[in-house]
Amino acid sequence: MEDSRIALPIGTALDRFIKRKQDEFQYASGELSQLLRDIALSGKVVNREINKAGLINIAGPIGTENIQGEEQQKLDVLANIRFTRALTKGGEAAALISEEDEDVTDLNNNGKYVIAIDPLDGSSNIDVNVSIGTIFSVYRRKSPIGTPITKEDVLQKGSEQVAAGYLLYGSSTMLVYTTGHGVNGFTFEASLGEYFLSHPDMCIPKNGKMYSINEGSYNSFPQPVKDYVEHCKSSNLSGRYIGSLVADFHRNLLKGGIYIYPQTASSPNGKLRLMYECNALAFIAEQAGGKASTGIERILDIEPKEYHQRVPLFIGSTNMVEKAESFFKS
Ligand code: AHM
Ligand code: MG
Repeated sequence: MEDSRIALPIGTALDRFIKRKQDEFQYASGELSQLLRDIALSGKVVNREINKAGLINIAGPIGTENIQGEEQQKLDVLANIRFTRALTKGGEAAALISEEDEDVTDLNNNGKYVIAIDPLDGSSNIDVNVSIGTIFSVYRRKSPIGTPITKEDVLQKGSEQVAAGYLLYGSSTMLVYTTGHGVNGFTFEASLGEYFLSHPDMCIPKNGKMYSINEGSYNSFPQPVKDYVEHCKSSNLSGRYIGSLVADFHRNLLKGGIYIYPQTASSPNGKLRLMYECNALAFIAEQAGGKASTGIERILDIEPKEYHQRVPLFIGSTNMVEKAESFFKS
């Protein structure tokens, strides 16, 4: 069947794009659109703060640890405050869980949505001017509007996401998101203070020439992962590992490739968090024609048990992820 959706041209402003997309859905109330605008706006504020990090005293550790015992950076905490504040003011979100907070933050009982967010991913790169990102997932709450948020509202499978995206603070700042109808990328034009459509209908190549994994931990990888890494080497693939998930994922999305964070001795369940990092990127990967799994199981099918749950992640070009999975089967 022919797709009746209107393709919007490169250069379309984000606000206009969101409005036009909303008009395509007869019963859309506009709340999800407003939520996306709130996130995009907070992204501008965080972007501004990251850009001046070297000039004022906001880079570096703050002297505290998050719930997972990881050192918090000043910008981690600042980004968390910015996103929480914008979502509180917006009113569309009932609650938020964040990599930086121990528990759920209640926002507005009358809100329809629940947000999971990693406000600033790749924190160890903040001080050294390497790309970092924000990752977010949006779920529709299950309990009736106006009642207190329940654990079931928050602990939903990735397949229940209604939207997901990331902001990449890199050589240019980008917002990439999906509402389940393909993936679109917007570049932030700082002098105009606006995001413009730069990457319409993003599709990840089925194969790629790059693999991204922290090979320093090779000795503690499970045997199937070691086998896959050897396969990549013997296939003359290039190793590319920034150590900033959003940046590694974004490059692979554009050029084709696989990103892997497996189980290791220091992270027996993998390092990355299902609710804050893996689900959002898995939704985007699938919407772009790619794949995401734990090596064994589809990421979006995992029933979450706790907010800060970690899982191994294999994500990117379909053929590469399937090849990696084949080593677990054999
Ligand atoms: P963070 O959320 O604490 O920043 O950790 C996630 C980051 C990813 O961006 C990155 O891919 C990975 O951790 C790098 O970890 P490692 O240094 O162990 O390779
Ligand atoms: Mg993170």
